Amino acid sequence: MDEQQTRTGEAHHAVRRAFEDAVLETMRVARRDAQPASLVVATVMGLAPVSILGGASAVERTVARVLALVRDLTPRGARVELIGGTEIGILLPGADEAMVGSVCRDIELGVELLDREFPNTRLGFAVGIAVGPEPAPGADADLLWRTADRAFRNRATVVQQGVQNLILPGAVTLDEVARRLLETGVATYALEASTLLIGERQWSVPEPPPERSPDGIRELISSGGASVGIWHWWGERGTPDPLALDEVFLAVANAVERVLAVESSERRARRDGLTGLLNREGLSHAMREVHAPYAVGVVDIDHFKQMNDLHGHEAGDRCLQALADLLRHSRASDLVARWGGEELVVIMPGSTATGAAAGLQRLLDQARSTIVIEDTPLSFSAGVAMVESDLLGVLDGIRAADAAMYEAKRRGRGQVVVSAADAR
Ligand code: GH3
Ligand code: MG
Ligand code: MG
Repeated sequence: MDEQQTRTGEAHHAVRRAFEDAVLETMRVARRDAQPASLVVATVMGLAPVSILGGASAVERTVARVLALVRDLTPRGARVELIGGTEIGILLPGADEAMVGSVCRDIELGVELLDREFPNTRLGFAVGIAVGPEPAPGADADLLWRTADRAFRNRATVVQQGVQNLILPGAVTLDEVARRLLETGVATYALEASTLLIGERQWSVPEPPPERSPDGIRELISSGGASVGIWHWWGERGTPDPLALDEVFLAVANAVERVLAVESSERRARRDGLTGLLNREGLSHAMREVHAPYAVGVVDIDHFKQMNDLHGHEAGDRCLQALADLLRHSRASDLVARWGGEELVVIMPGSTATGAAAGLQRLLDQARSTIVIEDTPLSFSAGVAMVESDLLGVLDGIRAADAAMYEAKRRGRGQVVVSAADAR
C-alpha cells in the first residue's frame, strides 16, 4: 500500500467512526421517542472495469459522482457518508421499512441512469438494510458492521440478477451461456481473452493460438460449495484486477449453476418417478438420437391387478421397480420407458426382430427366476415390431408391438410374440 492509499484508508476510518457514533445516537433518540430510524449500507458494484479502463482516479471520480447522487436522492435530515472505499452509509431518521425501500429503489434507478465515463461499464448497488431501532438498548452496538456485512453478502444476489438479465435471457443451453459469459466477461471486465472449462467441455473467446497456454487458473466455487468449473485467462495484458475477477467468477458460478439446475430439472421431468425409466416425453426426446432400423418391444406384466389385490399396492410397486432395473441393465444401448401403468417400452437400435425377441425372452426367464413375490414369480407378455425406416415413427412401432403383446396374452401369457408383419 502506498502513502496516498494509507492516508485515504485513515480518512475513511475516521468518517466511519463518526458515522457509527451518529448511528448509535440516532437509534438511541429513535428508541426514546418511539420513532423508526433506518440504516442502509450500499456498496457500489461494477467499479472493477472502471479501474481497469481508467485507473484509481477514474474510480474516485465515479464514486464521488455516486455519492453526490445519493445525497440528492435522500430526504432532508438523512446523513450520507463514504465509509469505505466503495461503501456508502445512509442514515435515515424517521424512516420506516416502506420509506427506506422507496429510497433504495430511487437510488438504484438513479445509479443506472448516471452518466458513465466508459460506455461499456455498468454500475450497480448491493445494499444492506436495517430498520430500527432495535427494542433492546445496546443492540445497536454492531449495527453498522452487521448491515455492511449484509450488503457484502448481497453482492452475490446482485450479480445473479445481472446474470439473469444480461446473460441468460433466451440462453437455455450450457453452450450458449458459456459463450455469452465469456463475451460479456471479456468485454465488460477488459480481460483480453478467456477460456472456460466445465466438466469435459471447453470454450474460448477468442480462440487461443495453439502455442499459448493459460496464464492464470482459478477455480469457480458455486454457492453450494461445489466447484463448477475453471476459468483460465490468457493474453498480453497480464493478470486482471482481482476485484474484477471476483465479479466474473461470481457471475460464472451463478450462471453455470442455474443452467445445470435447469438441465437437471429437465432430466428429472423426463423420468418416471417410481421406476426412474424415461416417461413418454423422455422417450420422445431421446428418440431424436435414434435412427431406423430399430426394434420396439412392448412389455406388460401378467395378472398385475391380481398381484396388487393379493399382496398390496406396495408389493406391486416393488415389482415394477425390479422389472425396470432388470430391463435397464440389460443392454446399454437400449432405451427403456414406462409407457403406461405397468406397460414398458424397450427400443433396441440395430436389433433384428428375432434378436429383440430372443433378448426379451432371456429377460422373461430372468424375471421369473429373480423377481418372486411370496412364491409367485413375476411374468410378463411382450410384443416385438420393427421400425425399418425413419418415415415411420416410434408410435407406429409401439402400436404394432402392442398388438403383438396382446397376441402373446391371448396365447396364454408369459411369452414373446413378433408382430406378424416382421415375423419371417
Ligand atoms: P394382464 O395379464 O391381462 O395384463 O392382467 P393385468 O391385471 O396385468 O391387467 P390390467 O390392465 O387389467 O391391470 C393392470 C393393473 O396394473 C391395474 C393397476 O392396479 C396396476 N397398476 C398400474 N400402475 C401401477 C403402479 O404404478 N403400481 C402398482 N402397484 N400397480 C399399478
Ligand atoms: Mg398387465
Ligand atoms: Mg396393462
